[in-house]
Amino acid sequence: MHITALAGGVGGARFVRGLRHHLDITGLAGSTVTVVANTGDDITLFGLRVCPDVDTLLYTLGGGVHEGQGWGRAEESHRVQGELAAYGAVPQWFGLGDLDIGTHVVRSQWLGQGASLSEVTARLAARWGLPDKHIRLLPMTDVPVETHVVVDDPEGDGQRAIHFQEWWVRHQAAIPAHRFVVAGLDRATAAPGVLDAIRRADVVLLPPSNPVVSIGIILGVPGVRDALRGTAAPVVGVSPLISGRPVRGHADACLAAIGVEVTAQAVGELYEDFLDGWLVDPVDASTTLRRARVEVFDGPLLMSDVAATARIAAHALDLAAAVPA
Ligand code: FO1
Repeated sequence: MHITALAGGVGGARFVRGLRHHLDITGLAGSTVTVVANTGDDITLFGLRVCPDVDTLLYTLGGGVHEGQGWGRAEESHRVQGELAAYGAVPQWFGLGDLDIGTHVVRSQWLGQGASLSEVTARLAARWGLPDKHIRLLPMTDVPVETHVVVDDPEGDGQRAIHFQEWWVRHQAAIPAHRFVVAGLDRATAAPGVLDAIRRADVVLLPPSNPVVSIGIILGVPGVRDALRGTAAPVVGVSPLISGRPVRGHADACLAAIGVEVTAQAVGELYEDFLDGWLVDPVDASTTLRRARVEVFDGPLLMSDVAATARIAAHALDLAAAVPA
């Protein structure tokens, strides 16, 4: 079976890890999983290209992620960051671990030598053993794009755009976002293999990633939404909200910024032009109309560990199988 998943950072990575576990323990080990990763979070720091969602997927699926944080490396140290601070290098609000910097250095070197982001990502994925796990990791586009957030200008009475990471990390999404602007997205083309991975999949899954700044950005890549509408594959999503709240991260602040209600129903409606199934937590069953083919998960929709996530992924696949062809 060929499964394609659109994924952002922590939630998407954890879901794909559970999906892969489910496939491996149920005789579907030969199934392939193609992950289309959000690159709108990418940022250049200290001359290095950092791709947070791609790296979160690499580390989580490759077994090197800092499990408590959900991003960055396990057994990390921050000696380089300390030196940067000693030199007064800015910014200091984005935590860069020594091992993580290794990824950014080699990615920046290969990009500088003319390799595409897809090619670089494939090399990084090979080191993390993803091909042996039948996982293909594709950036959504090879064109550099960066999500920015329009906020009130503290120094004046106007507005200004700050990089998504500054809003997300430095401000913890606590200053109101007026809107999101993705620099470069209008010039972006889907990376090689992305549209085919959607069109030719047996199943397309939307993990419980941030619907605005992760999934929403991938949907903004020209051609992606049309491919989702046109694919013969059932498209099934998993709600990122439980009882009106994100399990982690700031999806509530993001939804508020675009004027969308912070409910499982409202998020499902964001996808309803291509969605065939929508898996929600039991607490949201009563408030989720049957517009998108809604299924209530038979337990908490909480990815508390790999086994729990595998059960959620299994249910999403069952929902996909039940979608009339
Ligand atoms: N998130 C934080 O809250 N604080 C950080 O200092 C931080 C550093 C960081 C470094 C590398 C990386 O790949 C991710 C990092 N993240 C950090 C998470 C990141 O901001 C988010 O995972 C995504 O960009 C949003 O999904």
